[in-house]
Amino acid sequence: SSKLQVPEALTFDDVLLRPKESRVEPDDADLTSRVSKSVEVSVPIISAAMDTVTESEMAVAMARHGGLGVLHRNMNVDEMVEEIHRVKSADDLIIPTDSVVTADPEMTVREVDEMMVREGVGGAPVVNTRGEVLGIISSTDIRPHLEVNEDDPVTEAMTDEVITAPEDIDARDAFDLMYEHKIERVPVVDDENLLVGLVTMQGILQRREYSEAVRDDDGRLRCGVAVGPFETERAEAADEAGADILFIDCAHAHNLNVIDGAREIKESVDADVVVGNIGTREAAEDLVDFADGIKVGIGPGSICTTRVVSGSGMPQITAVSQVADVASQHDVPVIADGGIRYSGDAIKSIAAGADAVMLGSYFAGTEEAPGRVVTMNGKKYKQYRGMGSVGAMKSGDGDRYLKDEPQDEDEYVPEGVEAATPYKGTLESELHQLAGGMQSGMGYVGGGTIPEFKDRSEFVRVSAAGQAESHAHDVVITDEAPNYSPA
Ligand code: RVP
Repeated sequence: SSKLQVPEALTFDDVLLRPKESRVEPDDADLTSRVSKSVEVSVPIISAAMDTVTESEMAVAMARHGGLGVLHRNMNVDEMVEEIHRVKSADDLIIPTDSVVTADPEMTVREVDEMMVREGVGGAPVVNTRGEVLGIISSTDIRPHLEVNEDDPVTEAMTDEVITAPEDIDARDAFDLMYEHKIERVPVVDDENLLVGLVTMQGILQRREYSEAVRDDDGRLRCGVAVGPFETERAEAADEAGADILFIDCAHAHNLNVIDGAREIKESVDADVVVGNIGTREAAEDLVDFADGIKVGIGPGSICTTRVVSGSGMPQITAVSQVADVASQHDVPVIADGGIRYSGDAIKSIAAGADAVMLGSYFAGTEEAPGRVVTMNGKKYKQYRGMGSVGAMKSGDGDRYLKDEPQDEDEYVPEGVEAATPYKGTLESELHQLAGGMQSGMGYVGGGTIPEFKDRSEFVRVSAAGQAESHAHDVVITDEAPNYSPA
């Protein structure tokens, strides 16, 4: 029957990049790309909107290292707004007053000392109840060898000739001022000498360290946020709070109700709107006229059981390439979401037509991911669960999977599992391996930038025997590689 004359669809392990003549040194390969129409990134890597992957800590780290984090939506709107603010303000030059540790002039030297140790700061402005800056105290002012008594009021030990900065100070001037006076922190005051914030040398140096960081026009870190297709209120609040991209978060965005909802959201916000997930050419055609980005992936995720539960899905390399064929003609960036286990999978996704990749499990084991570290058989793991798992659905709303909240636990029809992934250390080292492996791929193909690489790359089809040959084989691994573990 014609129903059984079916097209073939391929995924990561079915293909390899064909090596080509090249002058591209991997270290020089430029990973700059776009994740949506107006957001450029230094490395085309995004952390998934999952409650065991991306909260503000992960989003801050991702943006500082050149990628992007997408905050999950298993939290209420107020919490989400707070999380967005945390990311957007993480690298602020001026720490606002309500986050500055200040000393009260009535406190004793001992009290201030204890407070600074407790708060982990090396100094504090001394501020009266009106908010005036009377002086500044630092831990070097209260070392025991100095002639101060622990029971003296702090006003005896503080420096009262305070160097302050105006509200419009920039990083360069603040640095020069601190350098000139050999000081570590400068209170920022308004016309009436009332404290409005603090600039620290540590903050400035830290900012300089992140030369790849992805920032908005005001120098704030970029941040993505997941919203449901019908959550107009959440979308507007996220937009208001400064989110750079809203990710309409749905397991099947070719559902026409979902597309209506996404369009409505697009019309009411300034932020870019990325819509997903989809896996076919026709779905892309229905999105390209309004979406600022399209996310691809029906069932490839490591914790995802959609294909098994629903019998539906699309192997990821074919899905990405079909969507990219359409999206590229409309200049809409494509994100390949799910199923990436190795850096090779990530760069294959780009070769298939994606502009960026999104990963969950790869990052869930890092320090910056939310969730508990658990120990099993003496090894450390972190919790990692699908957003369509029973656990995640219970603590949020299940509309990613277009289902109503059931009364009873056993009425859930999950499309994801709750799992654990090996604990891995910092995001920075994981990202370094991922980006480095992608650059190697660009070297083998001879594409020095993402657009050149996309143009130049070609696939070959791999047999089962070829696949076995790709992996480490016929040996016993004696030392773990930082970027490989056997399938
Ligand atoms: P992976 O990187 O393979 O762990 O996949 C992560 C992706 O899996 C997410 O970005 C999301 O698209 C998808 N996901 C999240 N939850 C579920 C589920 O419960 N089925 N799937």
